[in-house]
Amino acid sequence: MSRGRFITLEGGEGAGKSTQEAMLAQSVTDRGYRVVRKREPGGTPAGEAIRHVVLSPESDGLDARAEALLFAAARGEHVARVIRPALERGDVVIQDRYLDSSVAYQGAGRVLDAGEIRALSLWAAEGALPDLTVLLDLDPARARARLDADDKPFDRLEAEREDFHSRVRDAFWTLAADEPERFLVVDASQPPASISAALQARVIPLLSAGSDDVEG
Ligand code: Z5A
Repeated sequence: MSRGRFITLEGGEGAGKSTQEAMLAQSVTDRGYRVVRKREPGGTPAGEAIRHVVLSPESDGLDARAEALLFAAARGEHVARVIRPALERGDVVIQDRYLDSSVAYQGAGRVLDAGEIRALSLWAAEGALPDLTVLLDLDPARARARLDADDKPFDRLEAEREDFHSRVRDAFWTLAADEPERFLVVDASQPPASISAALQARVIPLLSAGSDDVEG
């Protein structure tokens, strides 16, 4: 698909994805690479509109399959309009959440078929998979304590019960075990600088390696 590199960050709420995305983007930029920073759902006008629908408490009770389709629709639009063109330009795309979030949240969280959810996203994204996915693993109770300290209102998925977030964490573990070559699993209870060092140790060599195509 590309000459660029596609790096995603995954994990439960409050695991530190946004924090690490910013630190990684800075270190990659400092090395002279052109970085495109993205998040899902979102990244296009239609994607941001879908983000509002899926995360807003106004959508309370949204059907699980409708929710899965909306995340996949936002992803399809994002890949087609933003990610694929950036990778074709040779940019480094660093993104907060991607299709593994759908498998974990809509598959395990909402108890839909994980294989179908993955296939739906791959269809929407025409097969685009990251070169590297960083899984920031953190006990949901500890993550919740971080978010409580932030004192920001919870979105519709963050407001789900503890068992929902435990299923999500287990699903991320399963995904990482199934594709060990794509995933880097990091203990997210460490200080931010230690986590960032682990990410850089894996990412920087990947950037200078030969330009293998991203699947898709
Ligand atoms: N979702 C889905 O269901 N299906 C999908 O396909 C996709 C998404 C793509 C998107 O929310 C929601 O959509 C998400 C999954 C669902 N909902 N949930 N749950 P989002 O992207 O807006 O929010 P989030 O992913 O849940 O992220 P977050 O809550 O903003 O957390 P974070 O980005 O992982 O963490 P952070 O903002 O970097 O840090 C949180 C706090 O912890 C903050 O005060 C930091 O200063 C602190 N922090 C960060 N790192 C550390 C360390 N290492 N030690 C101590 N404190 C730290």
